Amino acid sequence: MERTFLAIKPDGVQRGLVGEIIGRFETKGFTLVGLKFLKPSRELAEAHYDVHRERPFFAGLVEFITSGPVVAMVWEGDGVIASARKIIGATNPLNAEPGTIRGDLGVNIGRNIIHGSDAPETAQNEVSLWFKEDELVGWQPDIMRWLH
Ligand code: 3AN
Repeated sequence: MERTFLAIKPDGVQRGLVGEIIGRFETKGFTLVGLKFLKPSRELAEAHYDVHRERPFFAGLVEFITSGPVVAMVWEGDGVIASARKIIGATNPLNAEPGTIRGDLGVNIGRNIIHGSDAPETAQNEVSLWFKEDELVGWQPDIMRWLH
């Protein structure tokens, strides 16, 4: 089953959007298989954003993501990588469609609330960068069990 890495960034945490954001992936029908709350080290942030190392905004990006706690998550489901990117919306919140997380909740491109892996290879790399294998819990929801 496909997995992706999502992280609610320090702005999303500090604005009290954690429940709202997790709810969007839950109600869509994806399954949470990993979750941790941490203030990322500079080393972790630089590894995570390694592809942007030469970009002018790299230093600011690392500064921002290490500035406070983030909610790091792994979600599972059919097509979850591309679907999560759609739910998140365009990188610049001003271009993100209403109905997406960034379109509904974000304003600033450097403060765009949430990260989501953009392809299968980056998803795999990011999941293993942020989580150890034994921190991921594979499970199948069994909704009827709790209703009858
Ligand atoms: P996305 O997060 O939509 O995958 P990327 O991978 O192009 O976007 O960029 C990674 C992060 O770098 C973005 N989430 C955003 O926080 C930051 N970023 C991208 N472009 C800019 C920019 N022009 N100015 C400031 N920060 C940027």
